[in-house]
Amino acid sequence: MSPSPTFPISSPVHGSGPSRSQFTYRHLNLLASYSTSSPLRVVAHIDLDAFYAQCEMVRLGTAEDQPLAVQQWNGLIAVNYPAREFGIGRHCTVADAKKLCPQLISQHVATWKEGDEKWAYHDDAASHIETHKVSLDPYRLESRKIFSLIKDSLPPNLQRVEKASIDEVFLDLSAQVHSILLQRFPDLASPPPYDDPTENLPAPPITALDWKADALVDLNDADAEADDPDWDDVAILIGSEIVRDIRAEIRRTLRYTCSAGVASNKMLSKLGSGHKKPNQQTVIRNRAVHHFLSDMKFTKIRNLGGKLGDQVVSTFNTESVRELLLVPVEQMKLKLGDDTGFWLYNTIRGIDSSEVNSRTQIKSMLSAKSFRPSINDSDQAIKWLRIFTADIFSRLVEEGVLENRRRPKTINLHHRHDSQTRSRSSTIPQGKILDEPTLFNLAKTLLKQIMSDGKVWPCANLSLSVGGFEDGVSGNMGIGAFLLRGDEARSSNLTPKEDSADSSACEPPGKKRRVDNLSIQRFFPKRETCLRREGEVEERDTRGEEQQQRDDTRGDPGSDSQVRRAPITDHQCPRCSTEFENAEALQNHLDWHMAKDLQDEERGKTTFANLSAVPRDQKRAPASSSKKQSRGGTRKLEHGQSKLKFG
Ligand code: DCP
Ligand code: MG
Repeated sequence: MSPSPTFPISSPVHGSGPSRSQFTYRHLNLLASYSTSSPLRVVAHIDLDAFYAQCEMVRLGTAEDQPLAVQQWNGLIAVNYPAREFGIGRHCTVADAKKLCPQLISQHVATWKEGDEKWAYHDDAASHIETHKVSLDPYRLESRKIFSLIKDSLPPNLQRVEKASIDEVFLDLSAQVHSILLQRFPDLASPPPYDDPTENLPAPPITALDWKADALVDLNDADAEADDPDWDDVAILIGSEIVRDIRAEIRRTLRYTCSAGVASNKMLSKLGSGHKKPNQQTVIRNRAVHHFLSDMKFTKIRNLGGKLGDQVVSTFNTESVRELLLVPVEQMKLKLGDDTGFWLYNTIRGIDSSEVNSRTQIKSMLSAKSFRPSINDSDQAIKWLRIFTADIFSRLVEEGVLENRRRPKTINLHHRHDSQTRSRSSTIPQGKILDEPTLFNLAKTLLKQIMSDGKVWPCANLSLSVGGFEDGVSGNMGIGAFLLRGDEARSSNLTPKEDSADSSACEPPGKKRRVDNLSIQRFFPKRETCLRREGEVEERDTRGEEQQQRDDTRGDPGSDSQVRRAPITDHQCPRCSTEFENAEALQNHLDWHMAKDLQDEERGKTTFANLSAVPRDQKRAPASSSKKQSRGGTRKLEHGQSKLKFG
């Protein structure tokens, strides 16, 4: 059922009699089945605070109030909250940050060093951008631990958890909340009067709810606060208790703080988690949605921060939700196309019926490097291919490739020379356990094929990816069974949604189809128009990479080869050429560029584009991890790191 284009039902409603809820038995039943059309739905979004910075704080054992930032080359990619109090943000260079806070610990991310066998924390990484490649493995490992803990905290048969990026998850708590509601209020389990599910529920036997330390979004109307709670308030309170317990467990067991939003859908819960940070949770009750959104700039809403948001601002000449609420749906459809107009109309009313998708299996893996200066021969390229294959293979091992639980079917190499991108793909031979030398040899073969196409040096970017993951077999099943399972897995990948009825009704239209030429897709520029800014670092927005790992690879490239200027995907960032597998990932990334530009403009700081001009000898504080490694000697393996063999 499509949601009606109004605000979600606000509780309580009068008129059904003083002892009846505005909600019906049907609404309650829908809650048990995760239906996106239940007005009692409860969705939470949990986002780690200053995630990479917290990973480093935990790893290094620093004091909680010690300002710390995570450095990538000469820029910062994560800043903890004590450091933010000094005005330090991602827009700062390391040198600027140190001026603001001399006691700042600026920890460089781990890197793979050209020719090395494993990633490590290198003291001198910042001055070796040409020979090092960033490794996000330390953060991926912590992310996995947190994700597992969240899943373990929830009842196995009543959980729906979607990993949205390296440090955020959505939880659809509806079924669990339903079960708790029935335990706490056994009357709700009685059949409806006259066996009619459209009968209203009895009103909750409570007149006030204890929100503990939650940040409650204010209501517009003081009277509304005085109204008794209805079941949607009770449901969201139960959801909030669940989230509070999860956050406490993450803190107790793994020492990380996170923030959360609890609301009736994904869009609102995500706005909630960012509303008050760090270490807080915000509840947006249905009755508060109108007030919460009306005061907001719509450009803060997911998918409206980038070009689409700009387009809406210039079309309707406002940034305010309050003013946009006055625009009729027909006018929005006329100006933006049917899909986008309808989506926008619903979104600013807090309506979002997108599902929490618990599919968490990785669909592709990418390892890439932009070269500055460019590399000039195959020996150099092969050294990088060795790192890429080691990087990818270590992730494959975690996916269970050695036990044949999951394995990729295709390998792709992209190569950029001037503005020309060449790519080659091949099928990974099946039938035997995939090992690293096989992967490395395949990558070298692809490079040879690309080199035979003509002038390929100097090369500015190489990226290796594997995709088309299939479930393998274990035990004594034969290869035939394995292939059959693979086909099944592939066909099931084509229809990942568990419930197609209304699952994507409120997703941005670009994610669904491309029939509408005024759809959200047109805001995403094609590769031909792409210009890379000098000195920008492709690896910087790591959320894109994480996203890319989770998403499906497109099509089955088989063993085709292409020399082209056309886009590798339709979702390449026009600013830094990072590629994304879907519109949403790209949009998030564009939002980040825009936010950074605004910050840069406002503060007149050095932009990342100018970072290459920052002298190499700009020193950062000695990394606190230095005691963990000896230069040139055998390095101790970092926690969670395994030594890799090379072919
Ligand atoms: N990240 C990055 N580049 C960006 C944005 C993020 O490398 N442009 C990385 C570093 C972050 C992590 O992703 O620690 C998570 O991103 P968030 O946007 O959630 O930011 P933080 O977790 O650092 O801070 P917050 O407390 O605001 O969530
Ligand atoms: Mg975060």
